[in-house]
Amino acid sequence: MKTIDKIYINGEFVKPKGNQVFDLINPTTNQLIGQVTLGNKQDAQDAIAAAKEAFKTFSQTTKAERIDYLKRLHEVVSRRKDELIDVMVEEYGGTYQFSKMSMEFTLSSFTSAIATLEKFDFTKKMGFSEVQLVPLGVVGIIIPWNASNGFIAGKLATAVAAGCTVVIKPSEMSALQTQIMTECLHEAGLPAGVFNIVNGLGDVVGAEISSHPDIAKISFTGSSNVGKIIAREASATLKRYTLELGGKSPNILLEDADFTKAIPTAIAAAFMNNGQACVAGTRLLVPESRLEETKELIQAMLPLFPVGNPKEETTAVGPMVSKKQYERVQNYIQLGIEEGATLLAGGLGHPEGLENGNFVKPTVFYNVNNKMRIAQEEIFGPVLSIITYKDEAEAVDIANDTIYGLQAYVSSADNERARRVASQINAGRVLVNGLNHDPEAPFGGFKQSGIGREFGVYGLEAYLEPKALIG
Ligand code: TXE
Repeated sequence: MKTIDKIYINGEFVKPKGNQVFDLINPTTNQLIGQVTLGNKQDAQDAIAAAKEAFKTFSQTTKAERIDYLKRLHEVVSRRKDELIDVMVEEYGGTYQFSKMSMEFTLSSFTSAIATLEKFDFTKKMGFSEVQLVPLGVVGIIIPWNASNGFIAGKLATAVAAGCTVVIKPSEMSALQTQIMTECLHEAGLPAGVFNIVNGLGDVVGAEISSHPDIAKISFTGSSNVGKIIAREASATLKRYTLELGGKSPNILLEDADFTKAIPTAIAAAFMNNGQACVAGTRLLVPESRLEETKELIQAMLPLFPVGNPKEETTAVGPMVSKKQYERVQNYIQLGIEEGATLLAGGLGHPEGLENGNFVKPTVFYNVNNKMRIAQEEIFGPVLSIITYKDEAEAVDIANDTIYGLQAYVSSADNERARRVASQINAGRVLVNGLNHDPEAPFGGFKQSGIGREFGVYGLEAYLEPKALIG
């Protein structure tokens, strides 16, 4: 049983002024594993004041100094990566396989920020002016539980690269990961006040950060609903914001694709992070003529993606983060049945022998129409919908017929053809023939998947303000 009773403000672990205690529950067993004391509005204000003060000097640091800090951050987080992986498994049921891969993404946030910074020019000549790109100020970082240490690393690395200071409000459900990350960041020796971390509830600490006049920008990852609330709050003082929100990613298999490769990739894309990923490929678009083959291949390959204890190295699908999330996914499976979709695999209830945790049966529906709610709404669980199309043009129309536009996937035997189709899809990232990752490529959504981009040059520019010196 772990007790977290400190938050981190101005370079020190301090007792929060808030006193509400939140229980941390292991989703594999539903047993209590820890308790975290939550901060309140005053704690958020103290953290913002510390970050505001630290900005005066941190904004003046050189690029070389900030590269040095990023190297140190990379080093200290690398040293504790095994501990972080264990905590991801315990705290939110991330599978060992996924947590290990996700940790590599976490570390690549620091190395890619260094690579971007090394190439980046903070002054440009335009006309007869000198345009300086200067750090925005104090950034409020509000993040969810589903890849919490990765979100802390990605957003903090960019802020440090830009010369901004931050106040981080993580999800209360990921307090154990947050604690280790905070210890790492403390050890890295960033100047006091450059980063501050306040555990707390969204409508208390989160709301204070998104409405506080001394916050220059919000960087948020989470649900589209909360993203819209934050945008409204932020607009009162014209804060900048980057919002990385939900998704309903299409995965188009063109009729010339090698389905023996594309189907396992499609299952992995749908069930990654137990289906709790904004980029999960939840709509599988296949030609009508290849539906039967698709069904057969999915049934044959599903056993390669076993559901079970996330600690086991072979487990591909772990539990839902909470009982609430389990219920939410069950409701969507019930809805799919009521809407007239047909179950190919999975269905309601717990998988056999896994009744104690928040485990969902990995579920695949066919006979899905893209207008159904299961094809339109983000379920955030291991539920895949197969949708058929007549020709390439219809596949593109279906892919784009969504309020979201975060990520998409396209497979074809002909890479050029896949890229041509990819160019017609309204999404911030399209993965062509595989689950490729590039930490320097921009990440973010079209439409209601968000505003702005993270990572690489676009990510860095979102923490900077252009300022022209004329004459
Ligand atoms: O996300 P929230 P939650 C979706 C997913 C999931 C649902 C709820 O469908 O089932 O959202 O998950 C803080 N002002 N996604 O509750 O509510 C909150 O405390 C300021 C998709 O985790 O969006 C947390 O720190 N902040 C998504 C963060 O916002 C507020 C990832 C995210 O919480 C706030 C996660 C407020 N009024 C969930 N209310 C993705 N696409 O990756 C809450 N927060």
